[in-house]
Amino acid sequence: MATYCISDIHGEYEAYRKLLEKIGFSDSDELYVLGDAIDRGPRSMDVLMDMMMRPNVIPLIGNHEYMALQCLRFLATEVTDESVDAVNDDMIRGLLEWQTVGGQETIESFGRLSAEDKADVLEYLEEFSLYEEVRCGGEDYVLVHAGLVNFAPARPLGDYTLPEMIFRVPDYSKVYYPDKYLVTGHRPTRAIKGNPAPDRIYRANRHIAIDCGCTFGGQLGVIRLEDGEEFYV
Ligand SMILES: [Mn+2]
Repeated sequence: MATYCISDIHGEYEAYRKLLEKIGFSDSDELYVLGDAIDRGPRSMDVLMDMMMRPNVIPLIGNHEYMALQCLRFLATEVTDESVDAVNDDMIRGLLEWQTVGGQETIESFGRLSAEDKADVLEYLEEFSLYEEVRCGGEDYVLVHAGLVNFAPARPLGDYTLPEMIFRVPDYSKVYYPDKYLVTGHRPTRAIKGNPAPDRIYRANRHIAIDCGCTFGGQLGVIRLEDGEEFYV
């Protein structure tokens, strides 16, 4: 059995499936998906439906799932006088904002699902964890989509709020936990200052940054925690 981490799939269903094939992903393995499985790319719902079918895929929430949840809940509601009255400026603003960061395809493919699948997808999105802690090969890992805002070494992970974990990247020049690795996505590694290997997994100062920018013409990368081996499509 092996433990893998991937992030920011962004609707790139084909790359995701190819990568699973490449690592020979099996029922005895585990795959942590560190958020932003959806938006920007062409097949967000296919990615989600595939993840949903696999009990050994453990999803974490990213800012894109967070935005999707706000809007899809509303879009799945039947149009009635009451639901129309419930539309407020915040909802409209959220929807427009989401569309500017790649939500449109997700909205369209969600719209094509049956009512039952819509309900399943919403229920699934609501289950995503905010963070995970994994012990693997004698090492400890903290997994979270973006960073840890207002970080304090002694602050329990359960104490961080959702916005503190999904919107802002960590300071990669700083060690957060001397005895743990912080695994994050959200910021394509090509955008990390001083990174000598853009679009590959970045490791420094007990950070492992795994968003290899597949939606921006980079790669989709996955890391196996047992031995640190990296795989790319
Ligand atoms: Mn993100």
